Amino acid sequence: MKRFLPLLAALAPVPAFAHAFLKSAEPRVGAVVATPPAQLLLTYTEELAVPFCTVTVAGPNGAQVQAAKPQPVPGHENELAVKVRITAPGKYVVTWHALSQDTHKTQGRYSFTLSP
Ligand SMILES: [Cu+2]
Repeated sequence: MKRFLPLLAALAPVPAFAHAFLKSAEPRVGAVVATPPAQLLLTYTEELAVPFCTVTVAGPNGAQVQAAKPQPVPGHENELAVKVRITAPGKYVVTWHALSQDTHKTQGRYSFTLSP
């Protein structure tokens, strides 16, 4: 398959399959959770260059939540973990910027709700 890549790249300069998009998250995208998560786990469709990935979290009042630098998850190169300090009930918006190991940048956002 590798020898076909130059041809594919020529036909489609931005092949969607080669980018790191969010595949799933914990807490799940759109979830309503009863317990404040101590960390967010984001799983992507591609392997990540975690040192170049950022995740920010906005709380119910729009203020930024304390979120640590994304950490790699040993043995899972398509995942990153972010320790967060979440206490107040309400909706949380997670904004992520990812750099995949093929050096492509992607970004997105999702939310979950804390409802104890
Ligand atoms: Cu890519």
